[in-house]
Amino acid sequence: MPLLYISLGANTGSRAATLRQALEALDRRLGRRVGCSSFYETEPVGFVSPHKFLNAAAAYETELTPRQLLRATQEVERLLGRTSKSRDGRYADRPIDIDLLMLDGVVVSEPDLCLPHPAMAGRRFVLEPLAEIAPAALHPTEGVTVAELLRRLNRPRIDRAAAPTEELLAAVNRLLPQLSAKARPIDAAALAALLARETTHLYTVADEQGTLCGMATLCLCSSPTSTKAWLEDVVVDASCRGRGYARALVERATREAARLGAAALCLTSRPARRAANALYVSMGFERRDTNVYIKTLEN
Ligand code: PH2
Ligand code: MG
Ligand code: MG
Repeated sequence: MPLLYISLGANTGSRAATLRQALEALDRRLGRRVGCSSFYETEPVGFVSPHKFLNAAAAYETELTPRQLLRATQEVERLLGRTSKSRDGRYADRPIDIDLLMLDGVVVSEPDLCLPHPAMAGRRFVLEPLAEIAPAALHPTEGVTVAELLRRLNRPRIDRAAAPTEELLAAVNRLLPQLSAKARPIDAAALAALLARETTHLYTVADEQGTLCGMATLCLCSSPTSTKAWLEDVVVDASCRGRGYARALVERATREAARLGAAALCLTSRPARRAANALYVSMGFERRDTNVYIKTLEN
């Protein structure tokens, strides 16, 4: 029997009661309900409203066609007080929204009816409840499981900085003091010159709101014996530690160093930085039995 996944959302009225009524009404129309997630309270995404959502996902065995399913879910939406549809992606508060997510491997693309749901892969409020009931369900066009889609969404965003934007400059100067009390602020011209170097890659990590909150710098250096890469200035804002951001930065730098032909990736870290040292060891960095010498130069 074909398996249907749906998403439910409500952000006005008695949200939990409405979701329960919607599920009962759907039970009478769609087929046998074989799964239902808990209710997740979520911030409105894509529009501004003081009213939070309750979101859920459910699974049905159904023999209805996609068109019949759409008609049935829209009927239940109307039954529970939904009066208007969103237009051109402009969303509004609603007592109930029921979206068809996936129907086995069915792919439909019509103006008013799409399967799988075109936005589901990027929506945490859809994937979290769905992953609770169907982590192994395969997304027909992405070709990966729901659990993998959620992992991708949760993965920190690492970018190589390309331009000395105000945002980047501000972030770098927020982070530098956390790296070293002696670090001086960098100005826009110096940052631009740094980014222009082919052998220097500055990577940033953004938090869930998109704020830059960590960085690492990869420097390539070649000699007659080898090309090595050095990882410098790895730092994550104190308010964002413990989220795997530093690991993601180092992973990205490691991948790029390998891609650029470096034979090894080197770094130094003070022993007092216990968490950082443990991270590097866990990522396969080996502590070298060698002396690091530094001669400070007057500049
Ligand atoms: N539905 C939308 C737009 N934004 N945000 C949350 N948190 N939950 C939703 O169900 C939702 C949304 C469009 O249908
Ligand atoms: Mg929707
Ligand atoms: Mg809808």
